[in-house]
Amino acid sequence: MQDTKTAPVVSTEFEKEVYSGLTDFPKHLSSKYFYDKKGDKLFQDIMAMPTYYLTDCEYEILETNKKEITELFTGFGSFDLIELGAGDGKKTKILLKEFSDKKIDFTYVPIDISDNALNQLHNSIEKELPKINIQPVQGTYFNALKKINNRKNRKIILFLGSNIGNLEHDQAVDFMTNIQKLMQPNDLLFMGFDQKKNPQTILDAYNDQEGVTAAFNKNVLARINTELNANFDLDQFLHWEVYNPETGSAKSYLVSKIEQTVRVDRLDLTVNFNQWETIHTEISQKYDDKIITWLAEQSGLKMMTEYKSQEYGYKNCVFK
Ligand code: AVJ
Repeated sequence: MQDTKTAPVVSTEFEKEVYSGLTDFPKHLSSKYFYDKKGDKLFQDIMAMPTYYLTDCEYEILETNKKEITELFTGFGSFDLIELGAGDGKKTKILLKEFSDKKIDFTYVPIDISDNALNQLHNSIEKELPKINIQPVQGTYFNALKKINNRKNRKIILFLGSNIGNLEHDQAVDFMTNIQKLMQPNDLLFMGFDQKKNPQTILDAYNDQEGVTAAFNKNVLARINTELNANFDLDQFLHWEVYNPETGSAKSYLVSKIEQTVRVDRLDLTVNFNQWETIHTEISQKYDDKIITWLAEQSGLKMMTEYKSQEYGYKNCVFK
């Protein structure tokens, strides 16, 4: 008799990645799946916490240097301001407001994986800065890059918040190389890099006492539960952060507190966890000048200028 058991229909990117991540050893899940409606809100809460210094640093840099940045961006007339991973656009609004006040001719093209975040951003810009021409695009960085490719205007590409830190160095080089290939001679890339610093400061930023970061990390499991019909017990996993001051990589894990079995119905998958087995969920890379120079060199980008925060180590670099 024929085996009538049908193979699970593994179709979406999310399903494929969850399947491969949970059947791999050691297990892993991608941090890009933190960001659904609940995850967006949790990340906003993280950005509002004093321990998460990155947001304050970049805010300060943009506020302090907005005049000079405006001059740098507007030297060649009208442009598209393309923001990769725009989120709630809170920091970008400093620049948007400045451009709007100065009646600068540009189109804001925020790109984000989260539809929800983009809609909120769109609404808030229409309300707060109604004169701005905005064209949001939903998608992953990879799809976003393809979409940028269609645009003929001069491009200023923003990649803020040290979002680059979610990529391993080789992925970061690939990504920056792809951006470089899309850039015309007058285009600019404006990027935020969180720098190496006192390891304790970094651990505190990713390990808040209120447990917001823990909830953010566990949100990937919550999403798998609702979207893929699974039964992860979030209380049976521990949020764990490690920082290696030598390599500069901060890594987040979910650690299984007990031996347990989890069922992911949508994938027809049973996942076994040994006690203290890990799921690696996120890398938040910290940089030193040597690594930034190396990344730029590898990607064929030339550093034009940089802006540093006063207190904590954080900088924005401008490449062409
Ligand atoms: C949005 C990727 C820059 O890695 O610092 C915050 C996300 N993760 N707390 C980061 C995050 C845990 C954040 N990025």
